[in-house]
Amino acid sequence: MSPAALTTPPSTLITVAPTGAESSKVDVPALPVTLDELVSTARDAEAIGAAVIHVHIRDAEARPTLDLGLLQDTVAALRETTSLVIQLSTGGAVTDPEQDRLRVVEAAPDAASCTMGTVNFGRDVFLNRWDFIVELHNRMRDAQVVPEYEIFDLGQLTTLQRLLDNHGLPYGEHVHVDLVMGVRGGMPGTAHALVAAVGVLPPGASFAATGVGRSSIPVMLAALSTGGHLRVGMEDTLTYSPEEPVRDNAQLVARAAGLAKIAQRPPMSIPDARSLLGVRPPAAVA
Ligand code: KMH
Ligand code: ZN
Repeated sequence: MSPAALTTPPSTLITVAPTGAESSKVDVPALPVTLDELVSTARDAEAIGAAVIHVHIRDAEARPTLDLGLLQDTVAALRETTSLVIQLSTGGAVTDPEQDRLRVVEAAPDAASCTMGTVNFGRDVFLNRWDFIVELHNRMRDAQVVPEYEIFDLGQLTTLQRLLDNHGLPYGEHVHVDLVMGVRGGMPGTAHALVAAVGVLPPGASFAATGVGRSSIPVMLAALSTGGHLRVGMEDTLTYSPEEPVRDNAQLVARAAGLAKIAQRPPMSIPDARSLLGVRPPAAVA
């Protein structure tokens, strides 16, 4: 085969998920929970190769919150200090009411998560009823917010296809999925499970993958070798290697960027990420 026949492999979209809703600051002192800590984390992640930030915020006592005013302040601060695509979590914590989760889109992020079904979440239940999913999908389109469809188990991809068939494409008209693997109650964080999920993605969809805990590295390697993108961060991973706690989010982003370079799929630029996902150009954002 001549070199000209080879196609250039796509670059890798790296999302940093720095905080989540499950870990406490007391247990994990390096977790960014204040706005200053979040902004500093975002700037570091951007410098190392992240293009998207998946945001959960905390209140003054470092408890998870979906307070709309705080979310608006967070979006404003991240826009001022970084060029990252700002993706707010609508999953929140397992205890958050549906109405609060729906209102997240009113904080005017570029993007937001949208989970495709209910899943056991350790000893808890992460509830995502069909009617809630439809309402969130529609509100996001009305608000010009790009969804990242979060998939915790294989059947949730069937739900995604049904959503698209019955309610149409999202804002931006591109479907982007994040496979969240290795949650206790969801699909395992293995290469075999990832390949099965990739086989039933909606046509034309792009995907990222996240391996929770010890599944972080196998999922990253499987995603890179199947053309997928990466999400990493302390929302999902608190141990860098057996017995070694994660130092900070930058350490995880650096590892992802390094593996992406080794795979000859270097980190995607932020303009390319905006174009792939179909988010509004920065100038169009109020
Ligand atoms: N914290 C989990 C219950 C999302 O951000 O949309 C849900 C979650 C998914 O993290
Ligand atoms: Zn999340």
